[in-house]
Amino acid sequence: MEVEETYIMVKPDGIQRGLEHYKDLKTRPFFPKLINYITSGPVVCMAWEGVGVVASARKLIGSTDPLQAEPGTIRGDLAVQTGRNVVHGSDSPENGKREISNSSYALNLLSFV
Ligand code: YYY
Ligand code: MG
Repeated sequence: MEVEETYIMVKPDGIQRGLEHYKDLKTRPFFPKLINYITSGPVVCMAWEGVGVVASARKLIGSTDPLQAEPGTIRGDLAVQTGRNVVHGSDSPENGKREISNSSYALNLLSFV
């Protein structure tokens, strides 16, 4: 088989459907800014499965406010402000399932089981 090149693009509906993702925060004052930001460009998303993986992923990510996030966490090392805190991680197993099923992308579970 020949070596080929393929062009992959996340199309507008793929980004727009991200609106469903933060519906639990709809009444919060920062919601409009959050939606502007989260729909401003493409994202890279993954679905992880494993025992206690919701909590362990949150630990790796760090606190919402980068100033509170521990050094060694993604937000602690790489983020500067709450509204630009680099990564998302589901906050509960229920929200994890909902967010994965709302995703516009076909996600294979990356399994740690
Ligand atoms: O789960 P996590 O991302 O750590 O925080 P959430 O309270 O779910 O808020 C989601 C998202 O909203 C947060 O990552 C940044 C943004 N945000 C904000 O811009 N200002 C706040 N005061 C709180 C959250
Ligand atoms: Mg959250």
